[in-house]
Amino acid sequence: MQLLTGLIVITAYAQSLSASDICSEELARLQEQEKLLKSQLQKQELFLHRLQLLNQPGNKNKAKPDQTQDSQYADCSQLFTSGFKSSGFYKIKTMSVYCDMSEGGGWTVIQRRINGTEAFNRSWAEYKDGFGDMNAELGEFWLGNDNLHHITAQGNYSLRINLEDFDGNQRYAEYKNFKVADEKDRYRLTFGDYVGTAGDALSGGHQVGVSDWASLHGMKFSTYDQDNDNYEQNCAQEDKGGWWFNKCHAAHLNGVYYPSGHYSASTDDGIVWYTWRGWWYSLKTSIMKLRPTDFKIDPSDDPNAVNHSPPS
Ligand SMILES: [Ca+2]
Repeated sequence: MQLLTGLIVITAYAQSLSASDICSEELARLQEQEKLLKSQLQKQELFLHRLQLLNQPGNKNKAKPDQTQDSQYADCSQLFTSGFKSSGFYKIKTMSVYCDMSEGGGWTVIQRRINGTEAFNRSWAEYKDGFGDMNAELGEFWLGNDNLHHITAQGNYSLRINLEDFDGNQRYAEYKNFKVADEKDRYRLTFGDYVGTAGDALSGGHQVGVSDWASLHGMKFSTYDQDNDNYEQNCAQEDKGGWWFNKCHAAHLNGVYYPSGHYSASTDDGIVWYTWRGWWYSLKTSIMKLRPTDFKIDPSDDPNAVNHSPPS
């Protein structure tokens, strides 16, 4: 409140002075002060909003964003740069998101599978809006295809996929220029170059002849109730989850959660990343998250940076 009052007083004072009354130096100083107060006010409002959300009972099982208050932050990377360094639930633009501030910080999490508590064989409408529990530390969720479109339409984003098997091994895959089109274009997926340790299952480029039917590049989203794939049947129905299927896939992270890895089924319907564990192994953990491709990692936040502190 004090900040807000200060901001109003300074703004009113600056407006009341004509150019002749005030030297440009004083004006610049006031404008600078106004900018600072505005930014402090925004931070306090956001902090307050987070506290309110945390204190709200019955806030679980709701990945659907709270639209009552907008934030000026475009994504979690802007929050991170503005000083919010703890992972958790934040407000960006018109949606609420889980921000992962590890691995260099600034990641907007779009999917989390860790224990099988949420069903991912959901309808078109549910994938459109998002579902699951984004608030809890161990919650599983899908951020929502409309939200994916809104975030990725803002610029160039990298997608990072963190995977873990039931033996505790971890791999990752990162793709530049990850974009999701709007609903009119059936949330069509596009992505760029791959780097990582899990293999490039998204493009199916790992094997000659596979990418024709396994590449998810340019594929539309499908659900059991809306078939937009290239297969004569419905991949989403067979593989029991909404995804960007081709005919059908070499990567499907919204599949059935099998509690022990190896599985047998009539189709490859597990949480599959073919280039790492094949079609008949369903992964324990899948986390998908976005960050602007040109995000600059602060050396002090870089987990790979050399520790220069003197030995004790
Ligand atoms: Ca089909």
